[in-house]
Amino acid sequence: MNKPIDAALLQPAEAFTDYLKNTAARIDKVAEAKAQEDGARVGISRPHESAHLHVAGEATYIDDIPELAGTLHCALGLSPVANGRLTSVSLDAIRAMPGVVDVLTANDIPGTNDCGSIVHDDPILCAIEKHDDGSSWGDIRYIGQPVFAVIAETRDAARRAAARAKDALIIEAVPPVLTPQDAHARGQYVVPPIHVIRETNDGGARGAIDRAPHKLKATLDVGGQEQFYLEGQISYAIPKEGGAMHVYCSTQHPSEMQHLVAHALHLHANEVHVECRRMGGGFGGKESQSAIFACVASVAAHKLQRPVKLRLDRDDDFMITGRRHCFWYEYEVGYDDEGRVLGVEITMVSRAGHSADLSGPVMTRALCHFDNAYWLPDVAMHGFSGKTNTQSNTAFRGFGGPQGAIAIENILDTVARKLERDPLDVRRINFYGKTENNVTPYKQVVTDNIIHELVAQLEESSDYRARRAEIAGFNLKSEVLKRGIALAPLKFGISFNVKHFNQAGALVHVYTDGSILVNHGGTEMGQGLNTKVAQVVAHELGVNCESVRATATDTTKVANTSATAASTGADLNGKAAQDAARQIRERLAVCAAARHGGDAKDVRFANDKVEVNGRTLSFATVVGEAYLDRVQLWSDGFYATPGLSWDKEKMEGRPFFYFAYGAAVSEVIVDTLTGEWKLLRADILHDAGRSLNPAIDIGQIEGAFIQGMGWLTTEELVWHPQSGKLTTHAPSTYKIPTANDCPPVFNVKLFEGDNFEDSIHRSKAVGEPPLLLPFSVFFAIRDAVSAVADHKVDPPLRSPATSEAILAAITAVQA
Ligand code: MTE
Ligand code: LUZ
Ligand code: MOS
Repeated sequence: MNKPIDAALLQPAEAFTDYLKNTAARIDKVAEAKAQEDGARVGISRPHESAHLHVAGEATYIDDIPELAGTLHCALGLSPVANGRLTSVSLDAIRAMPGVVDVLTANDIPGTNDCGSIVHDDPILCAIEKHDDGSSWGDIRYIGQPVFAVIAETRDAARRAAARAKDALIIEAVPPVLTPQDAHARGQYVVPPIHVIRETNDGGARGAIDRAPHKLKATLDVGGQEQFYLEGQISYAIPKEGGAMHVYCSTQHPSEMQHLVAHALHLHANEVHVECRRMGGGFGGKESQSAIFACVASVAAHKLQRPVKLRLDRDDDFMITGRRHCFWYEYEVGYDDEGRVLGVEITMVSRAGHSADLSGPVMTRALCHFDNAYWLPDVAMHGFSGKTNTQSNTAFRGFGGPQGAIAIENILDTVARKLERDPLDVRRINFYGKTENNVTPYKQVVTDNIIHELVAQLEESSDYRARRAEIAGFNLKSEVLKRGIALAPLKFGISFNVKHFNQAGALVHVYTDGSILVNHGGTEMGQGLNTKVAQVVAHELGVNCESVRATATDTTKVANTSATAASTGADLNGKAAQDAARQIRERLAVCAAARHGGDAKDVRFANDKVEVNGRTLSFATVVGEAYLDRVQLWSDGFYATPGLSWDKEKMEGRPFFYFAYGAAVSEVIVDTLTGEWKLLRADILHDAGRSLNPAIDIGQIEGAFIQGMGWLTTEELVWHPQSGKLTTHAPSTYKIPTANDCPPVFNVKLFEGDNFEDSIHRSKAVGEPPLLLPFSVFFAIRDAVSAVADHKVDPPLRSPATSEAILAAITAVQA
């Protein structure tokens, strides 16, 4: 009986190597070569623009920038207490330590002591202030909160000195509030509660649940997730003449960093210059939370008038910054005999941490994704962002969307088990219709629904039905090892759920030799944005991609940019760059027609050639002629997503330009004695519209799938229940997936179909939506666990489904 898992099943490394070799096979190379010959530069699988630099170790990250003479290094002194009052800070001993140049506190900040992105409730350094009752103290909110900054000759000296924080701080401690449930019970939130309610029938959700033939009431826990970008948070601030500041910052949001540094230094925005060539990953973790480091480095550089670098150690990164919100849900659902949801009421409580950060918009997106791909006639949703004595949670790939959607998926999975139906059938019966039953709870009409055909294709290509039958046969004979399978669909709204963020700018320069430089407001974090934008520019000007170079995101080039987030990087900046390139092309056409005859409208640009009035000239020749004719060879471009609206009071409107869709089938095997499991096979069909770059999009899908699988399985965050210290603050205790966790059979395909909306070349955003695909892994594990009791008991599996959680669910099912 106690048979170990087949070693071959647990050793996918070789299979993974084979899979990598075959990656190219999934791209239609013939069709792409033909398109390229015809002049297309989009829809082509090109390598990441920096791939050769990444693999050679030559790509410059902030810490690789040659340091200026006189550069100092910073480390932060952190609170060892989760909740309390800071009454005294004694820094003399730290100042006297070797190599220490200065120790800064909140008093050294010349401007505002705040780095909050939307709500101004985020102090840069904890300040002792006079309170109404005459007492003086600083508000200590979590273990890891920065209280002071050590500036030293070396990074090592700074870190050694900062580590003495415990001896320097006197804090009157009180017990911390750590869980969302605890915060909810106390009614303490970082932003007011958010409600989305839609009543189609009498009595709304409540009435529908009461009248339904079946009812279900339950709770669910879903854990948070650390971004674990490989390049940690870092800023390098360099004082400039006249009090100005230049900051190299690993950030998804250079413009916000510019503004927050300006406020902290009491400068104008035009005196602060923020630059970022690339990040070694952001994943949402550098959307707002790069700010504290940019501000501290700048304050120090400003005071000492020397360059100051602040690069976090990994443990400090865990202790200081927030991550994906964990959610706790309590729901009641009414459904019919076939599993159709008639009414549902849900309360979601997130662990927001000590400040608002982006928790409000994250909760809004969670509520706007609870429907996922399903028509919910009567629904009442209540979102609470619990204020806790933990790091301030923030954006993470999906931005609350995954947390919202997993709740309805869990509900439908449970409904299917109660009715003893295949969960796929219950999911399908609830899908949005194409022409009716197609309005979301926030009243946006789903006009681009392709979930029916997408899921049908995947069901067939993955051989879902036959494999389910085969697995049932296997499980009958196998007592210890149980296999499970699940299909999970997704629908994900694309656009920032804050309307005015949906804008972008770009700058395109054509030099007289015909080479081109593009600069736009988006940031490169490995997702391939610069590659895609360069392709768009090359396509527009009819040149080879090699002629187009993208440069660092820079607040002095394109102003007032939005964060590169909400998966909108290519949608927004691609359109802005296209706008700029098109203007230059039109000017070149007018100039070429004037010189060579014919109509400017008929001038063709493709494959580095320009056809004008029956003649074929090189692109560089036409550019050279235009220069001599004094034609402007550079242009700005701008884009604002059309058609968006949002009524914040009613929580309704059209927050999303369009939806992206996808689905995955996963099969797992679980050892029911140890809780160990393995993903055996995953089949993915994902909608990237008419892909700008299939290779990069497939890479995004694979990465998101594996990253999301980590969230739902091995990545567990544990705060000590008394002290409130995050105990899982390094890779030794926090387990992210590796290449070996990829399934030996991993079929990833792009769904064929254009974006219905006029997006950039009819493509769709791809950064975040595929993070929902690994729901299929979680529900496959659930399926395997429920096989233990012959699918008669719905397994109470929490997320992350660690081996420990799986064993607990098995025990509960057996009881
Ligand atoms: N891919 C890589 N390699 N690194 C990243 O940090 N971030 C993700 C996604 N893919 C990320 C990534 C997140 S959270 C978002 S919002 C999008 O990329 C942002 O880029 P885009 O809008 O250009 O897709
Ligand atoms: N909304 C959203 C946001 O949908 N995604 C984001 O990343 C975001 N960031 C800030 C504010 N709203
Ligand atoms: Mo992504 S979470 O929108 O940075």
